[in-house]
Amino acid sequence: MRGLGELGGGVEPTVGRTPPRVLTIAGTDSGGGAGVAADLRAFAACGVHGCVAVTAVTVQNSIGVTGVHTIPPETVAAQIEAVATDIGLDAVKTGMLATTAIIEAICAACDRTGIGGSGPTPFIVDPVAASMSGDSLLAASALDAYREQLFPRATVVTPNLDEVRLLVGIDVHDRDAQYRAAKALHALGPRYVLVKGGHLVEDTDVCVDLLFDGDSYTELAGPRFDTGHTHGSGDNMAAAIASGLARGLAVPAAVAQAKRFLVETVRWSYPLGAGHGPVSPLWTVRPWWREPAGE
Ligand code: PXL
Repeated sequence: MRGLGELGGGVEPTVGRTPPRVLTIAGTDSGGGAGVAADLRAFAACGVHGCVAVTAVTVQNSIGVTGVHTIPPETVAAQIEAVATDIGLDAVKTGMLATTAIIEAICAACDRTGIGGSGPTPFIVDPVAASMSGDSLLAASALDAYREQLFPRATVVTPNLDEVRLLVGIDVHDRDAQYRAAKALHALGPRYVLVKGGHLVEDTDVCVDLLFDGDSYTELAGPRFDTGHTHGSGDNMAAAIASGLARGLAVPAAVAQAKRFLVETVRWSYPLGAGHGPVSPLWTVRPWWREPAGE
């Protein structure tokens, strides 16, 4: 994390100084709710510069996904290397990765550029498998690539409960199973596991995410909002964790800060179209357009 020592976790952005740099490796959502659009909004709200390696273009609105066009694996790898070798990266996160071939290309590019594994750059893997509307964003055959290639390289993995079921076959309906899932996922090799509790509907008033480092468990509790507009919530969470790590925070502090961020993005979620609206970090924006121009 070159040159970031003095930034710590909380220094304001400074004119003329390069902010922390974070790369998202993810797909696009034409509805602007999830994927790359969500990541870049979250990065801006979290005070970091966002770079992008696109893996797939989805044809999508608030109702669902009607088309997916994947990017050639070598082009995904080339985007990562172009950014890492010039701009430099303080953290990297993944979103929709679509296929095994793309995952393999990403792992090779990460190994060449010091991202994840034994490299210096923190690597947050959000194992995106499906959209909120239930449309698949990952080939079923690519689950092995997550388990065997991405997870061992990851600093933090951030599955929701549907992804937990796909990855380790545990159906989480209570806290006890959430703990067992964290342990099973940690055995696949990541440094930290965050089992997100948003889909644990048995928790009627709270939403508890569980962080596990292989040794100790930390429960992060927040309110549960009665809203269907949570499109892009996982993307925002992982992007905020990556931003905190890029600012120099340790993983537990970055996750705790990201949870606070996410609670507000869900509080500020909004309807859009006829289906699921997005969570939103727009509450962080200062309304500069109301201020007098020309000064
Ligand atoms: O929120 C997960 C996600 C990530 N990336 C893309 C998506 C979605 C959910 O719909 O469309 C491109």
